[in-house]
Amino acid sequence: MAPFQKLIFFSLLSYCLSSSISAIDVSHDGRALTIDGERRIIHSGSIHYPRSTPEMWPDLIQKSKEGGLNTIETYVFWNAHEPERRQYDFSGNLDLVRFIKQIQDTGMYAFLRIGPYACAEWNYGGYPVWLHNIEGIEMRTNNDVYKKEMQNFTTYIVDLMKKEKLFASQGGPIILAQIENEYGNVMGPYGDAGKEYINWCATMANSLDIGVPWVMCQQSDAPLPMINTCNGWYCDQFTPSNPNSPKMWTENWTGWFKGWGEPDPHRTAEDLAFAVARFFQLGGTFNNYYMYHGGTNFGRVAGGPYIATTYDYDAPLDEYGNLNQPKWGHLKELHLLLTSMEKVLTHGDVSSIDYHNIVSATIYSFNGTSSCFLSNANDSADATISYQGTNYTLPAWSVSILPDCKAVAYNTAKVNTQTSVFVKKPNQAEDEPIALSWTWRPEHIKHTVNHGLGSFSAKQIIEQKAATNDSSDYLWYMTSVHLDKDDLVLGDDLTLRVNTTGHVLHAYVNRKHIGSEWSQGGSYQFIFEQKVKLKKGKNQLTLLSVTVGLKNYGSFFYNTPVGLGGVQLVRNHSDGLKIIKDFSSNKWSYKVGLEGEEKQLYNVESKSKFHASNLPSRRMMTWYKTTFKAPLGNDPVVVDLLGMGKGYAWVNGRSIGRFWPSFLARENGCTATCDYRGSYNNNKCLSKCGETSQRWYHVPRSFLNDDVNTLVLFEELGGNPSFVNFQTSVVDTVCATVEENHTAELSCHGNGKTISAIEFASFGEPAGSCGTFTKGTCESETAWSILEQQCVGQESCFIEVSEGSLGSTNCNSIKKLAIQVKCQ
Ligand SMILES: *[C@@H]1O[C@H](CO)[C@@H](O)[C@H](O)[C@H]1NC(C)=O
Ligand SMILES: *[C@@H]1O[C@H](CO)[C@@H](O)[C@H](O)[C@H]1NC(C)=O
Ligand SMILES: *[C@@H]1O[C@H](CO)[C@@H](O)[C@H](O)[C@H]1NC(C)=O
Ligand SMILES: *[C@@H]1O[C@H](CO)[C@@H](O)[C@H](O)[C@H]1NC(C)=O
Ligand SMILES: *[C@@H]1O[C@H](CO)[C@@H](O)[C@H](O)[C@H]1NC(C)=O
Ligand SMILES: *[C@@H]1O[C@H](CO)[C@@H](O)[C@H](O)[C@H]1NC(C)=O
Ligand SMILES: *[C@@H]1O[C@H](CO)[C@@H](O)[C@H](O)[C@H]1NC(C)=O
Ligand SMILES: *[C@@H]1O[C@H](CO)[C@@H](O)[C@H](O)[C@H]1NC(C)=O
Ligand SMILES: CC(=O)N[C@H]1CO[C@H](CO)[C@@H](O)[C@@H]1O
Repeated sequence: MAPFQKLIFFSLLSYCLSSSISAIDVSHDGRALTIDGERRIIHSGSIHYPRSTPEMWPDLIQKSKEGGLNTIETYVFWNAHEPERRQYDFSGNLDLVRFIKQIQDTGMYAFLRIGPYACAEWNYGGYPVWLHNIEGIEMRTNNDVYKKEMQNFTTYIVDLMKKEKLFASQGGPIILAQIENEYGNVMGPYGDAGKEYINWCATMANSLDIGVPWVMCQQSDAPLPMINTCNGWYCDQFTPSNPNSPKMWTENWTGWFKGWGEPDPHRTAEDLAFAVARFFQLGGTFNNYYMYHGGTNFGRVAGGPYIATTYDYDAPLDEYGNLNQPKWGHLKELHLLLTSMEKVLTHGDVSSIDYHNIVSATIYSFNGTSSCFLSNANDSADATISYQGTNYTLPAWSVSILPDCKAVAYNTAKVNTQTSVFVKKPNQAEDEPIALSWTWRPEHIKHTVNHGLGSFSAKQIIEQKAATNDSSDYLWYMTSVHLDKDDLVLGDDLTLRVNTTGHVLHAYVNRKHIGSEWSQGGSYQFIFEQKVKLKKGKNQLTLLSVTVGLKNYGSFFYNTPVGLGGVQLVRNHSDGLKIIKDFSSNKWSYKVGLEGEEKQLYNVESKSKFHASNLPSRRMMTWYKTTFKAPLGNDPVVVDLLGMGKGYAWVNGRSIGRFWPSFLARENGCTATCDYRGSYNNNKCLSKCGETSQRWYHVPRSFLNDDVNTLVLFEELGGNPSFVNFQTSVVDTVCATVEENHTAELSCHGNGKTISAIEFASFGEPAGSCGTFTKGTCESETAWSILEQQCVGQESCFIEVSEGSLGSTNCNSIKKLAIQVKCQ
């Protein structure tokens, strides 16, 4: 057979096999999920399909599998799929069926968290805003209008999955589903209605008859047969409410999300591995990483408010899909090891030894073999313990795993995986000039700012969601104020005060911009106060209120108002501020959205004219447009928007999200060093205080054409586009510190990059970390040249770390190799 025919033969064969696949039985007992009767250890990772592109999915899922996962988890995003009531969208990166089939094709299981409330730092927690605006609704509680809508959407998704035979009970990959989400965390204020609601959720979900178990996370009173699961930084102390429910960790936070104005969060590989190893030591059998790939908040999907466009999450796969090393590799070793212990962990008798000072051993024994976990949860003191005649040193805040209870195969604090340092490189497209050449046009604000003309009016201040149905971030509030001579006696002392629930306010009086403000530091509500000069007769007041992601978490979060509250004219008396006029019951005129949004100026086909000359800088409410060539190669592409203020960016008509590089991260809370020891929380190990909170914005390769591409920016605050440029994210330096008798693996992450030079190498007692390595007092004299021969010119290389392969050292202690290489 010619190779080509062989290929056809095999694909026909696999087609026949997959179409004749029979039902998989998924159940559970108190120990683990069972798949076709076998207890299984599940290593799962969250990837939210709309936060990447269908073109990225195969690679992301493949890298998850190579990282030792067997399951991919995702939420389903109601507001993305049903943007208008009973009008559905499953196109492009919303193609849920394609995503699940990709998981199946990669040979993995899927965990579908239908919710349909998602949280997830997603706009409005995934609820459609039209839902909130339905007559008589009370959301997320025992309310018939709400329950009918929730059931309708949940059924729609279940039916869609069933039609495509995607549940394991039909031979598909979905082994688990979730109804509701973290309701237990917020349930108190809902009282009895909350309890009735959660019971109804359970009954409703059960009635959908999907043939695989349902879970409810953070729901200690989950009605049977729902499985109650845990979310958090650590879940080792968690016990399910029912003895027949396995210990499952549905959200193990691998890092943290980023907010506008917030520094970069970082959770170390050592601490994350410690949390996972502890969870399995204490009987856990199902772990899901939230997130395994975080990705990007394209369009207006970021929640919050004030959640940034990047949703990197410091996850094992970075925003662009690169391996985040050492996190990915350190966890991979742990997954493979735990999977190799599946039988004993899910069947073994468990015993433990307490060594005091939160040092303990857990022994699993089954069928004549034993596996051990030795853990030291003390956050500062290392420990040496004796187990069955052997002494083991346990670094503080670490777990050692001994699959045979003799030799340590893994310690969570000893990272043998390489550290990879990625940098941004300038666009290397052919003939691409350094500076982009721009055209521009103003957002037409004459109607609103000069004349106060809107599309509807009311004698009250309307809440923003109610006015817009969230069809845009922008809502213009306009009114006029008539002053007579007496009012003006007050002269210069007049102050305009706007009490707003956010998220950004631009105020104009009599055609002039008088100020802009947004909340800094956590509270969404702020009061804008600015001195104004008014004239006799009619004065025009125009207030543009801008949302930056709707709130996604908390009891009754969906009722949180946005937009203007009160608007007043106040006078600054010596005895305090005195209200002169209150505009709350004025006649207000409203306009939803921007003219440029309506005209779709971001569309490549847009015929609207842009100007080539007098390119403005620092001009508010301005549209900019340029063309560029795609960078060569396969490295992920980003656009550097430093110099811009705030707004939106589109590439070839597709939104790459909000930008706000002028919003600097707060000044304090960062530390120069990061100690992995001790309980992690999202205020630990922060970096980049005082720097721009997001400079680079992901442009997925699939958005780009080979020839000419168009970038359109809408700039709201005023920015300078002359610094804007395209770059690629490439690996620059790779380092590793590996103990003797282990294998060091160095890789330049593919994409044709090779190791071009050894920048540091010492086998002996080196100290320091990537960028700051130093030699110790003893080392092998031949190691550097041996490594040069083995590695330079290679895409990756494997090194046996031993005196046998790297030369003798004359060191007395345990020897290690420290190496730093350049990739090019
Ligand atoms: C959802 O609602 C539509 C009408 O709005 C109805 O036609 C459809 O049958 C409902 N689906 C379910 C599963 O109730
Ligand atoms: C950790 O160890 C130190 C030194 O032995 C001890 O003082 C401290 O109490 C321990 N911490 C905990 C939480 O046990
Ligand atoms: C127990 O171990 C024996 C010998 O290694 C093996 O043949 C047998 O299959 C094992 N039993 C189970 C239940 O794993
Ligand atoms: C283990 O440590 C103890 C206490 O330091 C020591 O007395 C003993 O000799 C050690 N055992 C071995 C096998 O090294
Ligand atoms: C918002 O959506 C609801 C429900 O679809 C509809 O009744 C209402 O008219 C919409 N409001 C606006 C301002 O578009
Ligand atoms: C702003 O509005 C909030 C809520 O409506 C109210 O509690 C607060 O007192 C107002 N503040 C001022 C200064 O008017
Ligand atoms: C009111 O006057 C006081 C004293 O001059 C000043 O500190 C304060 O900032 C003023 N407030 C406003 C809103 O102008
Ligand atoms: C590494 O292996 C060599 C040879 O087997 C052995 O002598 C040495 O003690 C081992 N080192 C460590 C740290 O386990
Ligand atoms: C921040 C947070 O919610 N942490 C939670 C992590 O999980 C533990 C239970 O395992 C909770 O007690 C914490 O509150």
